[in-house]
Amino acid sequence: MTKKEKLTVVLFNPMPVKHQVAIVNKKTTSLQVPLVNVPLSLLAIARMVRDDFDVRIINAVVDTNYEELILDACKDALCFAVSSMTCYQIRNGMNVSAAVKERYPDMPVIWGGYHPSTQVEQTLQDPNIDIVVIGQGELTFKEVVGRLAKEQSLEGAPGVSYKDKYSGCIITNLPRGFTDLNEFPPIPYDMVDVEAHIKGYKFGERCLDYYISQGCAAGCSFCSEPIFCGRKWTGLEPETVVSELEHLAKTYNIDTFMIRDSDFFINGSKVKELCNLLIAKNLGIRMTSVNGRMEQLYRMDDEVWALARKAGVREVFIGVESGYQDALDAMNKGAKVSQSKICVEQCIKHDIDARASFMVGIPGLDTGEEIRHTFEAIHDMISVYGEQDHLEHMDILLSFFTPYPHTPLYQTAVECGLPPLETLGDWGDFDQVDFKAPWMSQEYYDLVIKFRDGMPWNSGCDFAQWCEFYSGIMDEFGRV
Ligand code: B12
Ligand code: SF4
Repeated sequence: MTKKEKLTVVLFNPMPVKHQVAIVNKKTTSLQVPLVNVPLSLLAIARMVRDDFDVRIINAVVDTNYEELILDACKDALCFAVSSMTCYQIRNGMNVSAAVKERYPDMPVIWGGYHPSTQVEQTLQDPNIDIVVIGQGELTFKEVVGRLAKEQSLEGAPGVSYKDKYSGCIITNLPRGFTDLNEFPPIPYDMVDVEAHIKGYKFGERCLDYYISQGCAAGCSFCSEPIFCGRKWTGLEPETVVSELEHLAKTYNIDTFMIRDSDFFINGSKVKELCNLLIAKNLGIRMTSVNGRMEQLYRMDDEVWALARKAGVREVFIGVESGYQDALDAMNKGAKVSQSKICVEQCIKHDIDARASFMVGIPGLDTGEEIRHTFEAIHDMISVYGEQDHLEHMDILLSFFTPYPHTPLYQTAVECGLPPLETLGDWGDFDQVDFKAPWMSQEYYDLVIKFRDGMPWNSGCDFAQWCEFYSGIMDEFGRV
């Protein structure tokens, strides 16, 4: 069949935030959070249907006239599909789905990704959404699109929830488990304008998003991942990763890969195998933002750290989360506050930069104690680097606890005064950026923002200035 004869499938990645704000790391000049990201979610499902359908991918982050492009692409299309996390993507996706339905009332609208997967019924209660693909999307999406093309019902298709055409009732089929990533074709980067998605980041000018695994074995009680993946994990074989990285590096002249896994270091022997293969290949590439759980990195052998560095790992992303043990316990982190010190020592020893995330505002705790301990932990970490004049080798993302659907801490948050979020629109309009919980006083909230703005990579200050600032803010904290 020629491209023209194929039915069209339109895929959309909405805007994650309402207004893009570029926050520059003043110690390294790269962005704290890159604004442009490869729509890996859409590419992952597109690879399963590209042979049989004419797939159009529209990414709101790079296609500024996305609504016009979508309405145009949807003319005579088989279906319109949206990916969404729990953030502004919901509102943006809802608005565009409504516009599509208005113009093409019979067009099936499919949603997938973390939000719809963890909040299925509410998503389908939206009048403009017909089908939700729950969890890993590859096989389910292929089946849904195949059935739509043959005008077959979705009855019994695993991993699908849908509105019955006649009764309007929501029908949820049995779940579909995680399939081994090695069974899928490679991520088809050629389906997007790769050049538009390459970014500068810390160690290189040409950084591209890539992922090696899907899922996470941990069960943190604030996070959507355990609900999404059921604590399952699947990863590509090391040989596959090396050949894909080589291909991407050569084809697109990539010097750095931003690794988008949730649980990269889960399997020590696979990590070693991958590192040894990368070292043997000597591709000259770097890997950044490599996600490591604190309790894993704390236990990781020196040998693996050294191999990782030699293989090109230049930065690890550590979910330290808190300096307050009660908070780590409430988060079900399975980690100890003291472990972060060892992780940092290992990073320094092996010349791997540390990017640590912290959050405050966990419901049901003494918020003052939580903030104080967390400020102290952050100061300790800054001091280790500051005393060696190495502030550019670390950074910290400090955020506020944000509730996610069906997580245990969402329930605690509601018990602590969070008004329940009862519709898809409620989640779409809920401000995820710097969420101010009802149990967090305005004074504490303002102080956290001030502390964050004063951190060296946000303010540009040197270590001596930081120490002075820190002492002042702790005095202020004592007066609240
Ligand atoms: C890259 C990334 C981003 C990028 C943007 C990605 C994008 N889509 O544009 C950026 C940096 C902008 C981002 C932002 C945020 N992110 Co983010 N992000 C990720 C990360 C690291 C990788 C996502 C990815 O590409 N994975 C690879 C693809 C292949 O997997 P996938 O997205 O799950 O897609 C599969 C399925 O979900 C499904 N699927 C997905 N979409 C669709 C669509 C259809 C139609 C179908 C059928 C199937 C389907 O099929 C795919 C293949 O199996 C994940 C963690 C992770 N490892 O996944 C977190 C993650 C998705 N982010 C998360 C969060 C919370 C956020 C923020 C909301 C955090 C915040 N409060 O600031 C922000 C958004 C607001 C903001 N401040 O920007 C959470 C999601 C939780 C949730 N309930 O939504 C995750 C899981 C991290 C975590 N463990 O907490 N993020
Ligand atoms: S380790 Fe990270 S991805 Fe895994 S459950 Fe905890 S916060 Fe989520």
